[in-house]
Amino acid sequence: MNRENTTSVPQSDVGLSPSDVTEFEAEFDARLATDRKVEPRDWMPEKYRKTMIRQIAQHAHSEIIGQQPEGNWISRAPTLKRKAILMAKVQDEAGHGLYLYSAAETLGVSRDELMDMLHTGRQKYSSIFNYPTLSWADMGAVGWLVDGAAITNQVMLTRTSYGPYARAMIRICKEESFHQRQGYEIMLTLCNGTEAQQAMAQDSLDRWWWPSLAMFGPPDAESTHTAQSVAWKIKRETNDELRQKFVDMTVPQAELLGLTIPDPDLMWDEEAGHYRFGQIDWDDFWQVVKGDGPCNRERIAHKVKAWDDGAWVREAALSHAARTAGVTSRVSPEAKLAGGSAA
Ligand code: FAQ
Repeated sequence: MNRENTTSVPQSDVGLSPSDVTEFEAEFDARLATDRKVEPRDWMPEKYRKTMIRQIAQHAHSEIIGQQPEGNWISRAPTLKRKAILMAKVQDEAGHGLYLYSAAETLGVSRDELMDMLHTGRQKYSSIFNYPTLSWADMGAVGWLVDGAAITNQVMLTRTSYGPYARAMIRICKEESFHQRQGYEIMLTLCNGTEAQQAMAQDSLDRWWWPSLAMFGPPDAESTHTAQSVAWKIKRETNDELRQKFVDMTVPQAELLGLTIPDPDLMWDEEAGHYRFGQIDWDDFWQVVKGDGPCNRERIAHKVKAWDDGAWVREAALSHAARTAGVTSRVSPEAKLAGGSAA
């Protein structure tokens, strides 16, 4: 059996004999057992490849769509400094989307296919970005809670088994950590402000708390992919474990702000060393995931419009690249060194 993969696309079990698959599978399992990363040119089970494409694409789409709720406030930021910070944050999210699309492409799917799947609803993005940002305090709550939830989930992904995804997450986590702090700092400023500003911060927490908890995905008992993804070391912690970690971390932060978490069942369980919290509205979550949240249609329509409006840029870039490639091939190395142009 030839183990060397000389193509640029990943190996999978498509087209291999059953005995080859068994041997490759044993190697793949050994790789996971010894915590070595799976790299694009390594053999991987077709289901692993599909799961990775699904998760990385969903993650990338979330970063891209996630620019919209905050982009909404760039022109209305209260000071020039806040505006500059918010613009930089939104640009960071675009960058995260691009690293992640590149990571997904190493699995043999093209950027155009990924865009098409997002635009036609065949791939998802995070439920959280289907809620509206109604006040400036929402910029604080999104940074504090949404980036806070994102980073809780993403720190474990720096140890995920697929190499390109794990490496992308290292830089993304550093940036998300800054985002979380800038959000918390907005909340802190409002909470140290007037009564009206404090009320604005509380209202924002009231609206973002539950959707942020739901963002971690369905309870483990109802999660379609968790068991297999944990076995493949894609997920290093489960949805419920991460949600609990987030609650334990965030409740004291809310106390420091003087804000009340909108959950009458929230209580500290001394014996367990964790906060106990109330029921998440899973009907609302599934409604949003299935496309029927407050902003789903608006978010996708805006994204499709931006994609269509940008068609001329993509065409111009491709045409320029083709022309430059032609020019380069006609210029001799000597002429290039002498600063010459094409004949
Ligand atoms: N929204 O079996 P599981 C950010 C779906 S980045 C929508 O538990 P899994 C940065 C799931 O796809 C935020 N759908 O799934 C930022 C599956 O559907 P399927 C994004 C959800 O994959 C901040 C079904 O439910 N982060 O915020 C959601 O094992 C501020 C069953 O669920 C990532 O994507 C949801 N919340 O675990 C940007 C991190 N949850 O395929 C701008 C990477 C679940 O069966 C501003 N992703 N579903 O039809 C992950 O870690 C995982 O994919 C989970 C879900 C944990 C999200």
